Amino acid sequence: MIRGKSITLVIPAHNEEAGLPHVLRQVPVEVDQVIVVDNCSTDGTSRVAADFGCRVVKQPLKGYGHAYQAGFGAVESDLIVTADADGTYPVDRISSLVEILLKEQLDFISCSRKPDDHARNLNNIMRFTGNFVLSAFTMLIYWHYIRDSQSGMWVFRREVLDRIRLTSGGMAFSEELKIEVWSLGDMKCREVDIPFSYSERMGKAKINLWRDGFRNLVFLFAKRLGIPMTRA
Ligand SMILES: Nc1nc2c(ncn2[C@@H]2O[C@H](COP(=O)(O)OP(=O)(O)OP(=O)(O)O)[C@@H](O)[C@H]2O)c(=O)[nH]1
Ligand SMILES: [Mg+2]
Repeated sequence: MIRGKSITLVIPAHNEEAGLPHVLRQVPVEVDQVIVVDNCSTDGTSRVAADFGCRVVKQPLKGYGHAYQAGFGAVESDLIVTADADGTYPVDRISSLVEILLKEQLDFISCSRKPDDHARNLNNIMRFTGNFVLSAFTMLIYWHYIRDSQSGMWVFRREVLDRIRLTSGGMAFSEELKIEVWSLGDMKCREVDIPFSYSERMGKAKINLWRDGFRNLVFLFAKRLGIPMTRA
């Protein structure tokens, strides 16, 4: 709870028993509830989450978007914060991010990832390039400035969800959420830089860079044209 506002952290997790303990140990005391959405894990993800006192929501459908749709549906608090289960997002910064939201009377913060390591391997170069291309297309198609359209750390007021319609079941959920919030027209949004470490992901990556990158790009156009693409 910060300034009378209750806070829920929602974490999508598919086979993340390796990363979850690291993430959950860093959650600040101000966070009232942690919801771990376990979609189709075959490892100890649910057990680890329960051991840490998290609420476990089971999602029988695979996909990043499906995980968030189930998790958001279970939230009862005033504010929602999100992060991956792999240790890449600075969960220990949640309190200061919430302070920014409340102090500046914002509705929605999307965190923009600033790499705090300098691993110049091919995988990271592809990620940067992919993120850059997708953010550029997002700006062109939706005419809204954004540095990191693919970021998965957001801080926002729960009531925002009552006014938007989220359809993506996959990785495109991240860009769809931002686009939906902008499209309301009366939301106070901001991007806040966060330190981020691409090279320190714990556990196995679930994303497929080429497949998901391409789907996310197609999703941007399809959404603009009003074509439903729930699998992306
Ligand atoms: N890709 C993917 N992620 C899922 C799914 N279900 C839950 N997740 C979780 O969503 C989060 C994002 O997936 P990641 O594999 O970390 O994707 P990413 O952050 O774009 O890629 P990395 O840089 O490798 O971490 C993780 O916490 C996953 O466990 C799913 O079906 N697919
Ligand atoms: Mg990740």
